[in-house]
Amino acid sequence: MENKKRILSGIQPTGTFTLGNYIGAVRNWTKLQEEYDCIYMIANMHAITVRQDPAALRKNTSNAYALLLACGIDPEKSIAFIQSHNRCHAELNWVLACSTQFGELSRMTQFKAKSEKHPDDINAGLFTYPVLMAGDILLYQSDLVPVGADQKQHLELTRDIAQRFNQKYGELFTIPEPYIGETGARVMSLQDPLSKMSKSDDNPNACIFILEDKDTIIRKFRRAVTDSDTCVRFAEGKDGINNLMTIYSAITGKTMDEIEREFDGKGYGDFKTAVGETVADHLAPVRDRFAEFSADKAYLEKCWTEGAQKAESIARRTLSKAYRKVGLA
Ligand code: ATP
Ligand code: LTN
Repeated sequence: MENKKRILSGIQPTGTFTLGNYIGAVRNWTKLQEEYDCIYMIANMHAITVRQDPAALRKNTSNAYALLLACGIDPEKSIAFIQSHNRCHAELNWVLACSTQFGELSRMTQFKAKSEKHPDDINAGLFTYPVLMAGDILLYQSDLVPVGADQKQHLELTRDIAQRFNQKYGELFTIPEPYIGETGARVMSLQDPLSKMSKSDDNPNACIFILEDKDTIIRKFRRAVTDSDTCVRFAEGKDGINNLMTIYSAITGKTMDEIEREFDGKGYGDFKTAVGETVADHLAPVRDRFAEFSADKAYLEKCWTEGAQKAESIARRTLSKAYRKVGLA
């Protein structure tokens, strides 16, 4: 009877989640819980590809887990765990690295962007990061991977690695499909609407963090960079307004036409305030639940310990098969 498709996704504990993470990824994860067999992971091993303070990483990991629950991931329905608690990820990583080409990894745009951003620490982990991610997905024989648009290239590489392994050693891995939402798959920076909103942006006004208070959220939206037109409409070249309309649409479910009609005759100021208020009101319950979960360390520990046990029992089976196929066992 249990014939649900399997979903896996992950998020890095590199800081509190942004509105981009929420709209592009985590919010979709909560919706998928009813229909699919879902596994969600805090990708703390990915986080150390960029220099992290150890105590801060530990704290951010625990907070990110609490935030997942606050966003609506239910540990009774889904498996929610922390990547480093399941050693299978590190082990499969090596096997898959030996089926991945240098040239393929060199083409990853995230690697190029992150090495430009951290020119003094272009470490091998940053380069091989997509292999670790492929392992995360393949260990669970995942059918679908809900991510924002920026991860599509990594998903394609995962499929290539899986297909190559299956051809070389015999069928083992399920070939996963990306699951990218229609609205909000790429939420842009509020200060530079041509680049993606990212947790690690140096400009705090560029990002809405989902735990921020209402006044801060509204203030950031009011300061969002837009164009010199005055009319709220979705059009080419109006990247700032297009981004705000996308955010508003993702939260309210309204179409672009409906939004244009709603703000017909009103200026950008009114629109920005409305977007800010709507987003802040939508996120208020997440903030309240986060306060509750993060104050209950015993509950969090219980959830992530059980989550890791369940995750490992699935992953271990795939890893053992991979070792046998390759001749390591
Ligand atoms: P970092 O700044 O540390 O690279 P990030 O904000 O890009 O982090 P990740 O942990 O890499 O976040 O991503 C978690 C999920 O959020 C991924 O599925 C990713 O595609 C999605 N995501 C990240 N930023 C956005 C965005 N601006 N719009 C839509 N989805 C996003
Ligand atoms: N690489 C992703 C986070 C991530 C992930 C995964 C997403 C790690 N492992 C497995 C989907 C499936 C990122 O940086 N956004």
